Amino acid sequence: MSELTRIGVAIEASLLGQFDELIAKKSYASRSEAFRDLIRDALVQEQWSRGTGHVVGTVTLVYDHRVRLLNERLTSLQHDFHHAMLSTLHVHLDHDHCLEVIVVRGRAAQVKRIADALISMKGVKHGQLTVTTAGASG
Ligand code: NI
Repeated sequence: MSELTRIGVAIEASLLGQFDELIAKKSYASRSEAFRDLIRDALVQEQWSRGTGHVVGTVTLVYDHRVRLLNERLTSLQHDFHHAMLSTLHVHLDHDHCLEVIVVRGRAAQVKRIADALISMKGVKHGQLTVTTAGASG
């Protein structure tokens, strides 16, 4: 870890009280760690909104594998972007449904495009993209 810099933050007592309740619920050991995570999250979101930063994301899909050609389409799309695909986890949820978690890495705009293409496929019942930082900074 790099050297820490101490800063002072002025904040209303009521707002701080609510923040303390929130971080207790989330099991943070200290306010400092909670503040650092808020800042990191804001930076990831900003990087994400500019579309230029390098991000890692997970695309979670729940789909009905009986939908015609869906498996082929999902696989084909992942091969089209094979440089961005890091790993896939597949779970057979029940007789008809599959859960897939695909780890994607690349520029934010590309990761978003890939996720949108996967999630919007016919037969995908639910899809969610979660983005995080590639970890090079922060
Ligand atoms: Ni399956």
